[in-house]
Amino acid sequence: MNSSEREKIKAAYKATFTKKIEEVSGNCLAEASLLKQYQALAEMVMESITSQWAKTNTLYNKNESKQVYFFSIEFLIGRLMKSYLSNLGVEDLVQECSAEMGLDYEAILSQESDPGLGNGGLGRLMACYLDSSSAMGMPAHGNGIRYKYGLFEQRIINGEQIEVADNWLKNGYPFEIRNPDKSVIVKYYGQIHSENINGNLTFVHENYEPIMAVPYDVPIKGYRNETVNSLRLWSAEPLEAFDLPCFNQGHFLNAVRHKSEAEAISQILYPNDNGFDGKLLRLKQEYFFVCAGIKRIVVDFKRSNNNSMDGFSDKICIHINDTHPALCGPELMRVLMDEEGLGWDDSWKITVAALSFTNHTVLPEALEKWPVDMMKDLLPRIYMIIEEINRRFLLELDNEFPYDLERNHSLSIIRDNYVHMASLAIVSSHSVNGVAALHSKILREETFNGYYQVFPNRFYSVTNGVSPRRFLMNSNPELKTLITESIGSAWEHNLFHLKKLLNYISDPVFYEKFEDVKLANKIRLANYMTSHNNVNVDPHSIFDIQVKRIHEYKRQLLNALHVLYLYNRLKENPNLEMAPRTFIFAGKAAPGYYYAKEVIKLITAIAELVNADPTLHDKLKVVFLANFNVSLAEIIYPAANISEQISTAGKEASGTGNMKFMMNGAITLGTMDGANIEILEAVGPSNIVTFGLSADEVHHYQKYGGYRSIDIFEQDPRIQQVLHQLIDGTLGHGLSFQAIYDSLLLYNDGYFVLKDFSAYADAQNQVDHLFRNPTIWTKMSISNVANSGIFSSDRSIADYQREIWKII
Ligand code: B1N
Repeated sequence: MNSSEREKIKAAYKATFTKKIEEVSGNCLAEASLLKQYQALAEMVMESITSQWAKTNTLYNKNESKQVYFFSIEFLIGRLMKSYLSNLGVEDLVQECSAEMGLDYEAILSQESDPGLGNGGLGRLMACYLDSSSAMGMPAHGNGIRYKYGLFEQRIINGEQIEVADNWLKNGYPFEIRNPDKSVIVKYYGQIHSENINGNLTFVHENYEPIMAVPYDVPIKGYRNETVNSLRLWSAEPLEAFDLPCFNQGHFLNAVRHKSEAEAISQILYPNDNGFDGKLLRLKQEYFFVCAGIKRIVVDFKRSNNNSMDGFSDKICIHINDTHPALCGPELMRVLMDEEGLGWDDSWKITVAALSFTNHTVLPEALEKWPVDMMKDLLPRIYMIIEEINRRFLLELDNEFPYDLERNHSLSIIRDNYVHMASLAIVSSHSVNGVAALHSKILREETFNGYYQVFPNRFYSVTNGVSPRRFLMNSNPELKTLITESIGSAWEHNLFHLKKLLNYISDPVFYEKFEDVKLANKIRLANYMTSHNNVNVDPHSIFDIQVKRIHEYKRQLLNALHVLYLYNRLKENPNLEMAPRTFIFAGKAAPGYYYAKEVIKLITAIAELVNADPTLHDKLKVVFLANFNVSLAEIIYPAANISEQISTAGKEASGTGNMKFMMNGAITLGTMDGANIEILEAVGPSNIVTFGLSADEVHHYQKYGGYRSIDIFEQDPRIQQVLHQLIDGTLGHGLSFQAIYDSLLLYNDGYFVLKDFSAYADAQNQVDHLFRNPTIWTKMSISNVANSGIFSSDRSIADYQREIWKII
């Protein structure tokens, strides 16, 4: 495009934007608020996407290519405006025009609320997978719930987490289209009876409670291509807003109660990450989006397939993201048999061929099991089908392993009066996969070993990945520019090309620019910390960052105890030689997770102690950033020097923050857990710092005992001092962290914090030495970026296509 053409386009953009402002606000541009400016821009974006969206849908409706549907109870999409602009290839233009019109581009973008429709990695993974599918021109869609309130907003008040409702829809949401014409009725409760209709046994559901599922579709625009896939989020509504007979009798409150009970289903996201709390409303949610989603898929498929279900599983993949949508199995069976009139065997073949299942955790407390009575009462027909799936599965087992009662019991989907959702998902899918090599191995050898023996060919592994567009190009534009200047732009479409950066690893010019980019990103984060936490930090200090949900197994406690130890060392020897450090934490705790909330309190107490102490000469700073979400993450990752990935080995299925840090040049300080192991393989041992027990060692201690935390305590004066400080008032008058203290000593340190402490402290020492040699450090950092190609979610999607969905 020559410059006069560009000027024309810019003039047209400015005119359209000005007109749009009038349309959305009734004001002229000079008087329009930032919110109206954002809304005007959002409308323009939607207008340029929707025709491509319609074209993509028309193409898909021909049923020529296989469609993938991700069923997930969470989609943590984050803000979308920047992605849309960049994917459309108009971001520079909009930025330039905004500046010329005297508008604040970044401020306009920050008007967008950050949809918190997920807790952490599991929901964010789905968003990355949608982003990658569209970027690769692959037909894949999301199917989930449009929660009215997303994950709570976290405030820190007096050092403690306070939860505030996340009303993300309060100003409306411009990137969704409500499609009431595609609503589905979901049936709960009631009774099932069988009738003989024309010689066929037919099941009739009576006295059920109907709820309307209304879809809202969000376009997922591919990067610089023509593909626009859909994220379909279902909202629950009453069939009629008022229960009229009730209303007429004057019982107004009862009449509206009906409405709010229906709406309750999509009201709120359960705030547990890696946890299961077994609430009835959650089971309603799970069936809600499964039932609505499956129905739409079947209706759309038949419409373009001469009203027939033939070839369904050749054209449709239903991907179950963890067990929350595991009712997809029995629900698809129900639709095929009760609504489409197929027999059991045909229905079962289709179901198993269509379904695939990804497991995301081995933590026993997160594995879903629903009481039989609850399931039977709420979903009577579904429960019947689960019983029959189980009966037939156990029969097959009995054939293969006669009289093996123990095996039969332990693999039964229904056992000890619970429906075990992972068992249901495995039995009704053709593939089961873990999310990193180690995790998949643990699934095969431990968690699902019984099923692995029965279905050895059903088990796969696909290592997670993250969107390089969101987590590198859009959140670290300075690095993006530097990379493209150096190696050209091919990497934007194939992240493996980042390897070419290795040619620059000893180039002092590149080197300096690379360091400048990191420093600029650190200054940006430092400014954020000044304004949000009122703490000034040295941007030249090591930014050592742990951001993720607060959980015992993720061991923020190990990090915090080490900070306290470092503080003690500095107090003892103020001249201690060390690179100045800024320890940065962020993450939410589940509101009901007492222990995790205590850890937040501990970190903020340590921050108070450390940041106020002038004798440390600014060598040590500690910051807890409130309300970690996707938008904050985008500021944090580019600014990191150290990526803390210190989970107890064997517990973190994969981790994805580790990949986002690496892509931005942070050095991983990690245990041999999850995808950290694959990061080590990708960068080589000299570009990562690892420490601690292996998963095998942890497993061994857990199975056979032999670890006594008190022994470590008694041998290690550093630990004695730090643990005493938890309860002796050092951390604030009247502040005592007795529960944490007890967990480590009285309850024998279930996550091996004390066991790994010494190795962690050594590893931290190593980090200090490495950082004090800038040449080595920058080389390590460049190597991390250069070798991060494998952690693109484009690679993960390619793996799923090839291995799981068998799309060539
Ligand atoms: O899924 C991520 C992994 O990278 C993480 O290692 C893993 O911890 C995370 C119940 C979960 N596993 N399980 C959950 C979330 C919500 C919930 O209600 C479980 N999250 C993970 C992506 O694979």
